[in-house]
Amino acid sequence: MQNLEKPLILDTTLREGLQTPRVYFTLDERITILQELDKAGIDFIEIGSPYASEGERKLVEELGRIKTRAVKVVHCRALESDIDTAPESVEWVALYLSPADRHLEAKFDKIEDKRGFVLKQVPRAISYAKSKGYRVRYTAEDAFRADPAFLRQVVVKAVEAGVDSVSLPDTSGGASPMDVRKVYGEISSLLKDIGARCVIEAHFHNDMGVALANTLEAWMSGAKILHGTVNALGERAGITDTLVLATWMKVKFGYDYDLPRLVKLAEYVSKISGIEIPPNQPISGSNVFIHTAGTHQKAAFRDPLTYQPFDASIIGRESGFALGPMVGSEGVKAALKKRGVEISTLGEEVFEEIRDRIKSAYLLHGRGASAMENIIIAEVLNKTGMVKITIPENLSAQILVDVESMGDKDFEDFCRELLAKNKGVTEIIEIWGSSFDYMVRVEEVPSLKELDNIVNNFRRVKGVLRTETLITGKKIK
Ligand code: HCA
Ligand code: CU
Repeated sequence: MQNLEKPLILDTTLREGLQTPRVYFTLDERITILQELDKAGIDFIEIGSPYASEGERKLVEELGRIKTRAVKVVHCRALESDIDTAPESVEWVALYLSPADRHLEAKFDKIEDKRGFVLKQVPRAISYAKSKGYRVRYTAEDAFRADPAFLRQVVVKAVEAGVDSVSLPDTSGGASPMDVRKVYGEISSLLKDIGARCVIEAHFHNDMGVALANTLEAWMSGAKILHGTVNALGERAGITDTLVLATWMKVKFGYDYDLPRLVKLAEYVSKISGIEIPPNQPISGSNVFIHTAGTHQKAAFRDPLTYQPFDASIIGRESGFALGPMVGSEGVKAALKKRGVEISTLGEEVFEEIRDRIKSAYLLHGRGASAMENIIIAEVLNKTGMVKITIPENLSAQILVDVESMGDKDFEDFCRELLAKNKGVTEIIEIWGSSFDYMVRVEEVPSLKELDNIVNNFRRVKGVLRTETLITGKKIK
């Protein structure tokens, strides 16, 4: 596996990525993406579909003018008129025409001999683009669902017309790594047999969740140029994530890309595309180097690699520890250190108390306890007398209550009694359209203990199924 030759990574955020529902990039944003990919060491960059409209053509032309080390590609249908929209400044044009009968049936109802048309049009378009001085990719759209014999025939025609590369995309996203090995293996041997100099490109959609695995398998089965997009953008479930692919290359095969730059680009594209990076997204997700369970924390505190495939610094990040319901003392120590607390002067029992109180807070308050972690830390540390942290003097909160049946007399009687006592609980309101039924407003209680008591009282009432507590902040006036 180690002997595989370095692949060339092609990023198509500016073409495939623009086919993500509701995503659009302005010229300035496109320039930033282009330049950052270039600086990160990405080898090929697809800069758009100039045939899509006159406006797009102009944008693509502007991008084409920008000097990059990376090779620029534009995407077109295999039509002479599309090729005419490609700017002179780009080196490559990619021409797509599907050899799959299903596509031909759905797209070309006026043409009788559809396969005959493909066999003629593909070499014609390639020759035309070559005559204009471009290097040319032929994209056999939905290659995996084409009749394999016909796919081979079309590829031979493309080679005869002088094509420089053939892309065998899994356009509809249903291929498995086994399918990839077969199709890429077959076309690789075919190209060898006919002495073709053209390379193979790999483009995989993620509808079934194996785009990256398919891309790696394609590389191992002879592909040279591997496609990805920033944040895996693209039609439907998107395609292989460029950052994840580049990380594989660096971590597993020693091929260099500027990964910290690609991480920053992922954040930038997330902002301008409006598509957030899920916290568990491989490599760029915010949870990816955070250790949570007590046993994990204990080991990862000494050696993060116990629970990570590689050191976070490779991508410019740091390992971290979550507090939360599964926290261990080591996680508490790490959290304190991060907050600038000198932990060597504190006894083990301090960390244990913080750990136990945080765990109980989650049991009692649900997810909302995350906002109480700092208060708990402060309360416990202040007690030691060694550290003094200011805590808000009064706490306000909302308790969401889920009851068996809304309007239940026992529950409402309990509420009235509580309100009459006038101790912290200021309002109880029915809420609709949520999985909770009531919102209890608690104002200015002096400590978390007091809040715990109020919540516990609610939990003991017959018919109360669950509660969740949210600490609230300032009122906007
Ligand atoms: C499409 C085209 C494509 C092309 C891939 C390529 C695909 O949007 O239909 O040129 O390699 O997935 O087939 O993105
Ligand atoms: Cu695609």
